[in-house]
Amino acid sequence: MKFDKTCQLLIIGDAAVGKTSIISRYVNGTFKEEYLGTVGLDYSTKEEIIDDKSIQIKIWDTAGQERFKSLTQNYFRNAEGVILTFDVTSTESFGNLKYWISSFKENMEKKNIFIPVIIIGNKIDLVDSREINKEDAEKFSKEKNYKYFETSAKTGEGVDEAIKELVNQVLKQNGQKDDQKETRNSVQIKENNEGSGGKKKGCC
Ligand code: G3D
Ligand code: MG
Repeated sequence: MKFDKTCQLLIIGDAAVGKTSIISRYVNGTFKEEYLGTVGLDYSTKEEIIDDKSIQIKIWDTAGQERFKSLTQNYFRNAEGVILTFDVTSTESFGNLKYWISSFKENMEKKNIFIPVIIIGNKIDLVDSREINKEDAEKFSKEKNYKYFETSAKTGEGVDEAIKELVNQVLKQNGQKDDQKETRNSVQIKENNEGSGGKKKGCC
């Protein structure tokens, strides 16, 4: 099947924060059912129709390497958007967001390119065990200039909204890149036309 556009996302964060569950919820609409059989798969895909265009969303998941903090540069290759995840019942996973931010910044192939990022605080259904409140997470995300979302992969709350926002940011970013390319091309064509006119413009 041919898609109008593709969008490659990756998800990172500490082990057990719910990364695989979030993807499973988004892609299959399920929790704790089929994904156990898919451990080791590199990515999952889902099609969305946005503004009458078919978008293939590819989400790369870790196969557990994050336990050893050993994600390779390969994992980050081609990522167009990043989902940074922590568990609202784990202060440690929230504290480690700094590590994950520096890890993708170091590993991105084109280091000075702006990649849309969102932060997800997952497991909000576990109200009584919550350790990180919404305000603190929002404050941290704002400081980093990333949008913050709260989700429960278990109930499904917030999952679609968060991922769709990131997809929109990526599409917007890619649209801007296309616009820049077009502008660059048109500048080039203009320059070439001027050149073929025979007159060389110069300031001195
Ligand atoms: P990971 O991919 O980040 O390592 P997983 O995390 O998706 O494997 O989830 C780790 C554990 O957290 C799993 O429980 C999973 O069911 C649970 N979990 C994930 N998301 C949520 C959530 O939103 N709410 C609740 N209550 N639990 C969640 P097990 O028991 O299999 O270790
Ligand atoms: Mg996992």
